[in-house]
Amino acid sequence: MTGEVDRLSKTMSFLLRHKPESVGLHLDSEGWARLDSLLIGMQKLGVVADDEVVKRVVLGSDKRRFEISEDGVYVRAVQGHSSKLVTRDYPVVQPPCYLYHGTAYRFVDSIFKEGLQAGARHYVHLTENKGLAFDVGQRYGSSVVLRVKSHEMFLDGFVFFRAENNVWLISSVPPEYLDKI
Ligand code: HQG
Repeated sequence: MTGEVDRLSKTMSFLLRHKPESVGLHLDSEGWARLDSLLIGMQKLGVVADDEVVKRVVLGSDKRRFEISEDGVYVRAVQGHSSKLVTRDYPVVQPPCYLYHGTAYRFVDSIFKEGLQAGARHYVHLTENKGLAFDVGQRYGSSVVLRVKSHEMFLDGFVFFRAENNVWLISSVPPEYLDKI
């Protein structure tokens, strides 16, 4: 991402996932905000953009983080929320045999003690793509990829969701379902 697009994307993530109230932006329970209200909210943070620029960020997002409604009026982040305003109703999906979670080496002892916890976000994020998991872990330091025995968890009654951008979501993963790879 170029510097400017990256900055816009981060501001959109901040408002659409985490702190809409910081600029008085309304999100509904499925995470939708009016696009015109988002632009006003971004402006309050000193980030000036128009519809076309936001649409370019949405379409250009490598991880497909955002979505615009068919009528072009609304925009949302599809996952990654910490805002209490959002309680998305994701479809429940049967997971593949294994899913992956990238984390930092320094978190591993704690994770094998307590399991994977959602922290500030609503869910633990998992992926089918080991490379992507590695990159996610690198954001916090030296990266470690954990393998989650997702099929076994599913058989044991755990509920998995999958967001529109194929990020897998689960409330937590107990340590007995984790391996370090
Ligand atoms: C760690 C990106 C200690 C966990 C990515 C992670 C993702 C524990 C951190 C999305 C723990 C939370 C989310 C425990 C979990 N003890 N540490 N018991 N349980 N952790 O950012 O998964 O670019 O909330 O391993 O692609 O890193 O933003 O979660 O390191 O899908 O669109 O606590 O963010 O997407 O960090 O990243 P985060 P995450 P975007």
